[in-house]
Formats: sequence, C-alpha cells, structure tokens
Amino acid sequence: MYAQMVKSTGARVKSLDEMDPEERAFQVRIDADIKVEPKDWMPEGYRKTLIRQISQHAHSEIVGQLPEGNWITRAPTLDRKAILIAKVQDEAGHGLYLYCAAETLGVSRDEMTEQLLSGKAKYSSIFNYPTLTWADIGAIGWLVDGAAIMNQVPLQRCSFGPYSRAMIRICKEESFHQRQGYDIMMKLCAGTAEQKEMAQDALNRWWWPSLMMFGPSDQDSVHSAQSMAWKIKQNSNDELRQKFVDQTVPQAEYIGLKTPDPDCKWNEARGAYDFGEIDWSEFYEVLKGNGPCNKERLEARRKAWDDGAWFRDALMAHAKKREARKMAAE
Ligand code: FAQ
Repeated sequence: MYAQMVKSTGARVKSLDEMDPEERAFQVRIDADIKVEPKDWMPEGYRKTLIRQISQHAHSEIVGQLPEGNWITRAPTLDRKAILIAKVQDEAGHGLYLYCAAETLGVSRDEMTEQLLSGKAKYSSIFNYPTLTWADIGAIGWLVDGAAIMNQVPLQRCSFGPYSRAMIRICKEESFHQRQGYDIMMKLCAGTAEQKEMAQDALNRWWWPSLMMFGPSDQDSVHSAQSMAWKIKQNSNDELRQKFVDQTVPQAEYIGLKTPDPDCKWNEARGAYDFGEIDWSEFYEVLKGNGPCNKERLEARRKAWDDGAWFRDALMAHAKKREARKMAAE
C-alpha cells in the first residue's frame, strides 16, 4: 500500500502481513499518528533513517551560516547588519536543537561532527554556492528559507517526537528569515535600475539550486517510499518542489522579477506552474563534492573545529575539577 504513494527507486516497503509482530505493532502506532519517543522500541531502519536525516539537517543549518556570514561585515546599513547577525545566530540555534534531537537516538555529537568533517555525511547542496552580492542575501532568505519552510512545515508532523517538536520552533524562525529576505529583494527592486538588475541576477543564480534543495525527483529518490510509510516525510520531493514553484513565481512577478526558466508558465488545466527540467548532473556533482564552494565550506568547518579544541579541553578540565571537588566534599 505505502509503496504506491510515491514511485521511488528505494527497496519496496513491506506490507503489514510481511512484518514481524514488533514491526507490525510499530507500524500500527505510526498509522494511528501516535508519536514515537526516544525510549520506545523502533525498527533499526527507522532509527538509522532519522539519524541520517536529522544529522544532515543539523549540518545544513551549521554550514548554512557560512554563505550569509560572509556578508555580515558588509551589510549596507546598521539595521541590516543587526538583522543578518540575528538570522545567522538563529541558524546556529537550529543546528543545536537538531543535534540534540539526533542524540536522543543514540548517536553522539562528536560522531556526527566527525561524519561531517570527513565528508561522510551530507549537508544541503544549496550551501555550496557563493554569495557574490548583497542581493544574494535577499535571495537566500526569500528562496532558500522559503524552500526550507516548504519542506519543514510538514516535518512538524513527523512521527518522531523530538524532531517534530524541534521543527515547530524552527519553522517560526524560518518565517521571519523568509520575510527579511523578500524585504531585501523588494527594496532592491524598488531602487535604481542597477539595484534591480542585481536582484534579478541573484534570482537567476539561486533559482535552480533552490529547486534542487528538495532532493532528487521522486523516481530517483531512494528513501522517500519508506520514509513516507514511517511518516518521517509527509510529502514526496516533487510534491514539495511544485508547491514551492507555485508559491514563489507570483512573488517574483509581484516585485517585477522573472525566473530564469523559459519553460516556467501557468498551466490552467493543472492549476499549477509548469517548469523546465532541472540539471540533475549539476546536483549530483555538488553532492559528490564538486560544487563551487564544497572545499571552502568543509575547510571552514574543519578550521572552526580545530580552533575550538582548546575550549573543549578547558570545559572538560573544568568539569573534571568540579566533579573531584564535589566528591571530596561528600
Ligand atoms: N542536498 O532519497 P532522497 C535550511 C541526498 S535547512 C544534499 O530523496 P531523503 C535552513 C539525501 O540525503 C536545508 N543532499 O533522500 C537554512 C540522500 O543521500 P544519503 C536542509 C541531498 O532523505 C536556510 C540522497 O540524496 N533541510 O536550508 C539533497 O528522503 C538558510 C537521496 O535523496 C533538510 O535537511 C540536497 N538538496 O530526502 C539554513 C530538511 N537532497 O543520505 C541556513 C530535512 C537529497 O542516502 C541558511 N531533510 N539529498 O547519502 C529532508 O527533508 C530530506 O532529507 C530531503 C531528502 C528532502 C533533503
């Protein structure tokens, strides 16, 4: 039944009859929308899928600070600088809630960090593109946070309690981020011809990578069928991508911008926008580490980890001393 919900290349999803009793009882609870909590029994595959998805999501939030961080010192006004600092700090906070949610599944923060730094764990492809102008900060808030919200609102109903609760808070903050990005684009589009051109150029460069954020097309998505059966994902990658296009194209038109896709047009019969073929070879190259900024992003994270070693050591030494003092006093 579940495998029919989305056409995916992943292994066929077992029917209830094929499951052993524990798995069946678990699936029945999922089907009844009962949340799974960390101490509940869960199939190993469910645990692994969540660790993979939540940790990659956390890494994306952390690496995602880098492209915008690049503009904090160059924001055009004091207000814009303060807003951008707050946004980038929010992303760090999101990464921390998500690492905590993943830790409840039995993986340590150090293990997750090691997987990121060794290149074993992925993070969102979008953060491997450079931020060349101030308009890119507008485009990231509008498009990247817009795509993140589209993907994350359904994750608020994810079957795993800690992930779903983290997403509720994260989504509130992402809405503010999206508004601030669109506000930058609106101001640029209402400015000089040069400013408007800068906004259009940013849209041209960020449009296709934003569509890639939703992941491979349904027929190539390895995990969707099983993740949807477990209600980790509520929608397929293509469904969310379509919703994003339908929401975003009118927003572009409203401020006088056009997507860089000549095939993007309203389809009356479908009640949705048609859009052109995504360059999947670019997507897979970025995933393999060959995007414009993959090396730079990982180097920045490795440097931050190495530079922070003295601080982690100091915290451990302090904790040990405090413990020893407490023991001596008892
Ligand atoms: N980039 O079978 P599927 C943000 C991988 S947060 C890199 O379809 P799944 C906030 C996928 O992991 C952005 N890799 O996989 C912000 C899998 O590889 P694996 C991050 C990708 O998991 C804004 C393989 O391809 N959001 O932006 C991508 O069912 C501004 C096969 O794919 C989340 O992580 C990609 N775009 O669906 C921060 C949301 N797409 O693990 C700072 C939670 C796919 O087998 C500034 N995650 N892959 O080696 C999800 O919803 C899902 O994991 C998907 C992928 C939809 C990303």
